[in-house]
Amino acid sequence: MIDYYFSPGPNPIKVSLFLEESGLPYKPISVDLLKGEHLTPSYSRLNPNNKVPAIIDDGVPVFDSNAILLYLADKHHRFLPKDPLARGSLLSWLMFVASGLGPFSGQAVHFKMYAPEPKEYPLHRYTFEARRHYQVLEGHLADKDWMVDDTYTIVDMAVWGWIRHMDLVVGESAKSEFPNVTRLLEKINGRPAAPRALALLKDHNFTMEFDQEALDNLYRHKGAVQPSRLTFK
Ligand SMILES: N[C@@H](CCC(=O)N[C@@H](CS)C(=O)NCC(=O)O)C(=O)O
Repeated sequence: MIDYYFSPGPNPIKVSLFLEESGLPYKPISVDLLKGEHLTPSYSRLNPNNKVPAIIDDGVPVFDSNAILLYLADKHHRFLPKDPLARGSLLSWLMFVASGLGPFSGQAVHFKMYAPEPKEYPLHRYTFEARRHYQVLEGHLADKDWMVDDTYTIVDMAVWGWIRHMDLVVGESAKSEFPNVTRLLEKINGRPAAPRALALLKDHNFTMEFDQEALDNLYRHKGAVQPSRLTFK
């Protein structure tokens, strides 16, 4: 049995999707970021980086969404390309999400929604980089149904976590600007596991009110401003 620590957000939802796609038995354990539940000593022992998601599998803690995807896919031989030579492409695109698409999108939203003024330069910088990553994805998907080897893999799941929020990251025009990325989003949304992964969030009571204490817990530093609307769900 896998203990699965999760919260709302673009990183945990990738792992929720894998668990629902694979049918592996797991116990969902909610971590309320706005209450600071990721900052407790017991959670630090599981993930010293104090972020969500994390799992404990047969007593082994694994943290970081893309590492969890790769670990579970490797262990259970699921959602990896059949051709071993496609592994290079899989790793390239997984790292593209882990080190580029994810962090730049996250920072773009942070500066847009939560940063105090003045923020013109960092907002421009992160939105520019996030959009550039979308352009790379768009070009890559021009002649493909899936990210790697024309098969649904963990890379598609990792990308899905972020592209669900494309309008928040790159703006309301995102779907018309990036039709190939939108096609991938809709294909994954249409899989039976996708609504099940999303339903997991509804079954747990997460704090959704951003007061100042909640923001301090979420970002671990002072100074973030309260958003006018909820962001990642
Ligand atoms: N690289 C990590 C990032 C995880 C991450 O930033 N998770 C967010 C939720 S989506 C979080 O834990 N935020 C709270 C914090 O950063 O303190 C991963 O892919 O798992």
